[in-house]
Amino acid sequence: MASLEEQIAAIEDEIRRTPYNKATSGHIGRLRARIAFLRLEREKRSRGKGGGIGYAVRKSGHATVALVGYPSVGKSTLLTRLTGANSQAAAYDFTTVSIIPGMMDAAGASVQVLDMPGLVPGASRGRGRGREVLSVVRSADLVLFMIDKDHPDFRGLREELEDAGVRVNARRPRVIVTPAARGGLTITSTVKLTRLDPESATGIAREFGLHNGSIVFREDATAEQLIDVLAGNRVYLPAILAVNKSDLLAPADRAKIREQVKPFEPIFIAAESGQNLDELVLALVRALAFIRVYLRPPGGEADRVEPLILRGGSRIQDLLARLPPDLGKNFKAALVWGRSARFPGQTVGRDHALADEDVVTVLVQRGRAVPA
Ligand SMILES: Nc1nc2c(ncn2[C@@H]2O[C@H](COP(=O)(O)OP(=O)(O)OP(=O)(O)O)[C@@H](O)[C@H]2O)c(=O)[nH]1
Ligand SMILES: [Mg+2]
Repeated sequence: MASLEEQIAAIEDEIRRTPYNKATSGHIGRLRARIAFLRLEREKRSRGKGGGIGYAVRKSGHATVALVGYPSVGKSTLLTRLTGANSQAAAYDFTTVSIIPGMMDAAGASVQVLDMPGLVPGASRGRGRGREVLSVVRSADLVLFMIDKDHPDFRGLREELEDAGVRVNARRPRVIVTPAARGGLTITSTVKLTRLDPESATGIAREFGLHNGSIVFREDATAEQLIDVLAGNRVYLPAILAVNKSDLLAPADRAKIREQVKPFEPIFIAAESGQNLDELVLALVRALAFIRVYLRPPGGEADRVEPLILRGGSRIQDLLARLPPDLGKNFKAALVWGRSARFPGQTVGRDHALADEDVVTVLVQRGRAVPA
């Protein structure tokens, strides 16, 4: 029996050899699904073997940013500049061999930046330290891509992340999969499907062993998006792109890079001299979309001085995760004032999404109300 790696390579080869048209799209969709399924298997097996020693990084601060780029583009130079952490920089590849964390203040939020070994093509298949690096990226809150004039292959860099199940600047597809024990597979949609027909969707589901249950499309999803939902292990992260060593770039180089990296809007920096780092930090803060939430004890006044800083899109449950654990355990409801509330003092549950400058009172069981 061929190894998982060989099976994946063989199917990739078949996809390359098959011309894409209406008649073959269903078949190609199934092949892609099979690859996604085999990759899941590969991941399960490599987890069983342990490994990843030296790559466990404790997250710290309000958000974690992963620095992703090819060797020698200047990642360590940037980390040292932004955070003062000492990560060795040198004019040869693979200077950095483990993950080096640093902390910086960004508009009042504390942000952890992770410097990592450079990625190489094939990283997601385990080349270099690729797989370990990519597993750390998966746990970050934002990807900071870095390229330079000598390493402009941004598409290749993005593909390594794609293959590791990281989706950048995309949101989770609105496709709901509910397995059942029997009854066959029903496919319904609330919108017109123009990119994927029901037969192809059924074929893809089969590759994941889904024969009974329902798939509901709430958006006009592609085969790739359905595969992502079925695989279930995708992470969706915001990302920005910095082009380093811009001290070496002529205006024509900049224009060419801008064209190559679309739809990303690159930020040109020079990590060594510190040029344009303010703009980079602003972009980071914007992409992380921090919100401030003020806690208010029941019947008291809100603490307007020290907001809790959370990521945009955070829910009550994310707020609870930042408070003493017994509050989460004894949580009964929360009262919310501000932009996320339909009316002042609305009673909400754990799923309620918060907005910037909301005021929140947490109510716990047995009449105990906190924070005091
Ligand atoms: N001209 C110029 N050189 C830079 C700049 N930033 C970094 N460098 C140089 O680029 C080389 C590589 O820098 P590093 O920070 O070690 O790069 P890295 O991405 O961490 O490399 P690896 O750890 O090997 O993946 C060093 O010689 C730096 O001095 C810059 O803004 N301009
Ligand atoms: Mg380095």
